[in-house]
Amino acid sequence: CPDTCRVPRVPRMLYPKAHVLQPTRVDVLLMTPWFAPIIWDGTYDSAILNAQFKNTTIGVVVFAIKKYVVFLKLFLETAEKYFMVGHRVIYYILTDRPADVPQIPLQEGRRVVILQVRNYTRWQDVVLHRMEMISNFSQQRFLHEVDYLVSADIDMKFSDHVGVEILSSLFGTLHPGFYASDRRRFTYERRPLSQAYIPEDEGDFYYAAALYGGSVAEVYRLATACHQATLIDKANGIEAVWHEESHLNKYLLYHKPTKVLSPEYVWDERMLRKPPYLRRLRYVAVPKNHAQIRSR
Ligand code: 2GW
Ligand code: MN
Repeated sequence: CPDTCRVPRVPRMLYPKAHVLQPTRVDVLLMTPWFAPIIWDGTYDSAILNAQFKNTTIGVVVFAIKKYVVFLKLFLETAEKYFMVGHRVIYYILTDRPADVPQIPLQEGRRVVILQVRNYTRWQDVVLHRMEMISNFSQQRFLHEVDYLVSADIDMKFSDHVGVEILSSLFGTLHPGFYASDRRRFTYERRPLSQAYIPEDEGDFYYAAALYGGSVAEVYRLATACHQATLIDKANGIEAVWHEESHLNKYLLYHKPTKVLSPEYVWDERMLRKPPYLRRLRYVAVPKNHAQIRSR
């Protein structure tokens, strides 16, 4: 865990030097006010980062419950092409239908682990209980098996490089629908009765639950806290407006992420027009027939 434990040693490398008076990007914010880098194309050198993160194992947690198993094939195929290429990866597939997990040829050092989980009748419970399952499996296995965890929606595909530049103790992604919005427009939970409540005069960003992660220890803390919050909400007869995304946003407001990913890392080409400062679309929504895929 290069950025959490100690400064990694790198070998002799040849690369263009950075110019202090010639910033590589002047069109977007590169740093949060608490000095966490915001990751955009043109801001990092993969050769240096790959050397720093040599011998890192990355765990990917995806849920494929009920009909969502149909998304596994494209997700895995595109991840093999673009996600953490050259690094050790374990895909943790949490599913109620292990027999429906497709066999995809994997590059060396990469494997699939299928974890059977229960399904819930209500889809809201399917998405909410992801936090409980991530918390439980973190203690059971992730802590002993990988250095970093990346939690990802499954109804997405990789369409460009996503590498170790995203890794940090705790990272979140700017939601593609809200990165330019005023905080009052963020779809945070606004009812004070909910544990996910964020008042109108607070908030840094609106983070997407479709991609977040960090060291296993930090993701474990996040998932446990979000799960506890949903239990309290349930006891109070309230469910946060955007489910675990609301709780994630509350958590990241008071536990500032150490890296923030630009909307390059979560995009929806059907919903949004690509602005010129978005040079790459790395992880994009797969169009889905909501009525068909979400029915039982
Ligand atoms: C979800 C909603 C309605 C019906 C079914 C499901 C469902 C979700 C399911 O039947 N099976 C399943 O495995 N899932 C998992 O939950 C799957 O991994 C999926 O990617 C994830 C989130 O559901 P999704 O992708 O349909 O929701 P989105 O694309 O609207 O995503 C945002 O909002 C969600 C909460 O409402 C989550 O916060 C999600 O992380 C957000 O990106
Ligand atoms: Mn999704």
